[in-house]
Amino acid sequence: MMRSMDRRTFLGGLLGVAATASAAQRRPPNILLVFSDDHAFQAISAYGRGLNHTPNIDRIGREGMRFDNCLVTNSICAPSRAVVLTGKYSHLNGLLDNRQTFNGAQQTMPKLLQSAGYQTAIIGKWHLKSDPTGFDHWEVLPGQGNYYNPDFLTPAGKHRREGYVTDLITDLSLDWLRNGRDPAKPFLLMCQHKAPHRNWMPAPEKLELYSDVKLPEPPTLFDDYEHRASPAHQQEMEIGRHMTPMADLKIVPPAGAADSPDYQHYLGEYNRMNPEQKRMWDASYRPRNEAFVKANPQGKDLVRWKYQRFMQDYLRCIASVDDSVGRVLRHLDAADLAGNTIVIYASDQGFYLGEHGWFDKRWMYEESIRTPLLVRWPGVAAPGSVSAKMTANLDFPETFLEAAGVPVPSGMQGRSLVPLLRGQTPADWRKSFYYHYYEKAEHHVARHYGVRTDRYTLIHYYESNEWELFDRQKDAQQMRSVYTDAGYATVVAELKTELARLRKELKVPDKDPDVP
Ligand code: SGN
Ligand code: CA
Repeated sequence: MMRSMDRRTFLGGLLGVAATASAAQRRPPNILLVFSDDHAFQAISAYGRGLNHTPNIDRIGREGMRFDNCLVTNSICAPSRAVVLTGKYSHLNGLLDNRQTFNGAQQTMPKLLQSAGYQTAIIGKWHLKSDPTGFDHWEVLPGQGNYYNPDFLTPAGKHRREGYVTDLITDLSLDWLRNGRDPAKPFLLMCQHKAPHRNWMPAPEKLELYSDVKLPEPPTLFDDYEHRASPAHQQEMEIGRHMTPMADLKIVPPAGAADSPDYQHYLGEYNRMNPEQKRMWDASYRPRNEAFVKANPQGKDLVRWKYQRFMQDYLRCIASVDDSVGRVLRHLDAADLAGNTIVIYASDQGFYLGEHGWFDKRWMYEESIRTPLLVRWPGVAAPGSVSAKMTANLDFPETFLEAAGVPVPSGMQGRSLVPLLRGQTPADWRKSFYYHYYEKAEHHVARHYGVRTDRYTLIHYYESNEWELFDRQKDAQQMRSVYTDAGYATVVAELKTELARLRKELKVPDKDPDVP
């Protein structure tokens, strides 16, 4: 039998525990966004195309929710980042393409979290030209950044760090979590990788990964773009025709090309390396390049060889990103932060891994418009859950704000994913999604907008006034536009009505805003 004093202590202890638990529940969650650049969902094992193994990224989905239909509003780097900051489409946040400068004076999600008491930090790829605003701490790559011994920008200026970019961004993020963080405040940390962006330069210790592996080719590697409108014929993003021998494929130097812009690009990256990094790099590529020159593949065999070289390098870069995620997750465990931290893994857009013969992104077609999204939120998102609902990068800010208990300002155009994370689907969840791409520079992809539903993709190339319609239920690879098929006339009419409705609702101007 418990003596009264013991009982009081015991009850007091219990009350204390209860008080601590409810205080913990009331404390807004930390938000850790790991955002990579050009990471195709096809190259994450949780999404299962069988290309590679990403155990650490997969862990986020296994312990949380995997989103299978996360889309981007404008499939290119800087515009996607501006959407994630503002919750607004490009025509309203002002950043339509990679060449413009982000107006950092506007309202952003980090600013709103910061004024609600969050400590905010961004480390790694930024790409918005103006200095970051709304962050208590920032250390970012200038422009696209470099893979080896990259420069970083801080409020104090530019400095160079020795090492491989993915490892450095991870080290800096962990250092901030250990030493920069104010434990009295919840945090927003945006850990943003350069990898696996072009020109796909692997870390020294990953150079031999996949060397003996023949990676599976996509069935559409030799697409001839028949049954598509003219833009698909005019693009410049084919593995066969548009990858560069040196910077992209690391065949150095092919006879007679040593003073080309491609070689200068290659050298610019290579010459950042220290002697040991160069030694490891050369030891890996030289013998493989000699074998290539000897085999001298031609025609389709040459495309196949390029596909293998590209994919090996791309997946090697991802292996480092996956290691990084592992280090960060282990730190959250060790620091007892995992329980109250939302961990999000996503990329700025999708990427072609040889589908349609392509690399890069930009299109409204699936591999480009879809981006990976995995979210772990202990106690909220059921472990191993999957959502097939149409979600978007546009939804990230509202999700973070709702999770933090911060009111969502009017003007944001996405939706909070918190109900989906809780396993509920609001009856009025979006059934159609508006897409708009503007940049017509590198890779020569025509401007287009369109509407995507669970089954159809309707695209308008408005400068040449051409349309495409894909029935993805019958044509998952999007090889045949059925826009002019009589059987789809009603579908076309309905989708055009929906497209007009979305353009009005989202305040899309009839004429594109001027891009300098
Ligand atoms: C670079 C790449 C392009 C890529 C853009 C935009 N060329 O210019 O292939 O499409 O970035 O990418 S490179 O030869 O310089 O690597 S984005 O992800 O930043 O939008
Ligand atoms: Ca990108």
